[in-house]
Amino acid sequence: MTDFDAEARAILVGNDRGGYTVPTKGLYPYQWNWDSAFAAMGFAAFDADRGWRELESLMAAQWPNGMVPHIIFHEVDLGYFPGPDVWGTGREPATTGITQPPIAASAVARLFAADADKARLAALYPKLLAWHRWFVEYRLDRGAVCITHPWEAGRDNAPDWDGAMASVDTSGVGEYIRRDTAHVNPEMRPQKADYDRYLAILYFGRDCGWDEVEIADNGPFRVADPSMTFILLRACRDLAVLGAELGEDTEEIEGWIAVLEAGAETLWNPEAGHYDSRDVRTGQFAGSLSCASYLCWYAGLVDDRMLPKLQSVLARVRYAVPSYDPDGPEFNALRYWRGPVWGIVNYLISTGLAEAGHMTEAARIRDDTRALIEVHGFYEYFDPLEGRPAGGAAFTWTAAIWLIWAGQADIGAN
Ligand code: 9WN
Repeated sequence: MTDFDAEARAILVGNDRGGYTVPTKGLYPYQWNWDSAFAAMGFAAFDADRGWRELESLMAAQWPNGMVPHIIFHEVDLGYFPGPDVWGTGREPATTGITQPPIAASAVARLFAADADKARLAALYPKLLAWHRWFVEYRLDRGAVCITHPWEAGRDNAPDWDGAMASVDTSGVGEYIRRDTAHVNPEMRPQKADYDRYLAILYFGRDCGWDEVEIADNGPFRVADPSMTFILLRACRDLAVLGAELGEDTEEIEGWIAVLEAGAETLWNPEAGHYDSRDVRTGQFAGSLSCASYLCWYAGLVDDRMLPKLQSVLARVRYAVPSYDPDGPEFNALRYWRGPVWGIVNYLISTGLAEAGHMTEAARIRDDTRALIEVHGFYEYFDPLEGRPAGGAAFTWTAAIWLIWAGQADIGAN
């Protein structure tokens, strides 16, 4: 075990709040959905039981309709805004009313490979199935997965949403006090215009009682998104394998996979020549080459159309993979999802590339991620041009991907 491995383990243990993990101290004091899935995989590298517990606590917050919320507010902390009172979902424990990328089934697959506990798998399986069914029932547009709020994609202020966000009416938002900019440099965070819209969309959901049909019909924001589509596609493939392990009939899941594969094709922007987000309200592509575009291999698609674009981006940055095209008009090396490198996305992209046999690109992305962490520490994200660390420190998911991938010798061992 290296010193970095030891530090990564210590970060996970230090961010453990007793059965669930916070992403980082201060800035994010609650349990986040996809963060927890990465945390579980990280824990499983040295404590399988703690890995299972992370996912069990996440899935325990599932709503009756199958949705698994994006944040679980276990203990109120005034250092985060918007907190449980703003969301007003009436759930116990309190949660937000939106979801996040469904990494959980893929995390369970990894846990089960490390610790084949069939009883624990059998308890989680129907919950994962219900969550995926919820996506298929409420969130598909031409087979692609839609987000109803930028926070759902986990790529909050990506340029992908700029067009759709521009038409969100913020006149009813009023005054509020952000907390995030008290924890980290405001230059590294979304701007006030973004937060006004985040809140306007939130208020619409709250005011209709988080009614998915009303949100689908009249919500202020609905975008079909490659990251959610590719991640759900991968999660369904992993879930089908888990179902077979339990002797379940997986025909329903196989049907979803076919629908999502067709949906993924609707996100191919022929003019720009890459996978792209599509505003469901207007039918317009965003024209945004983002890190989500490279998740096609992770989704298991046999499709190398993105390879030249990826190679071109790799040649233009010191540290891969920038969350947005470094030569794009909206590029900003430090501002959150408008340029910086995110270790978890790198893990997903590189895993897919390695599985598809693109070892050179997979290794480059892994090596860059490792170098960023070794030189700067376990930060939330990094500048792709100079490597400057950004956001929160001692970050759970950065520690997790170190333990399962970035700090490991074997690139194909994911
Ligand atoms: C809102 C916790 C989360 C991640 C998201 C990331 C950021 C939250 C915020 O932090 O979003 O959900 O307040 O900025 O964008 O991907 O899950 O790490």
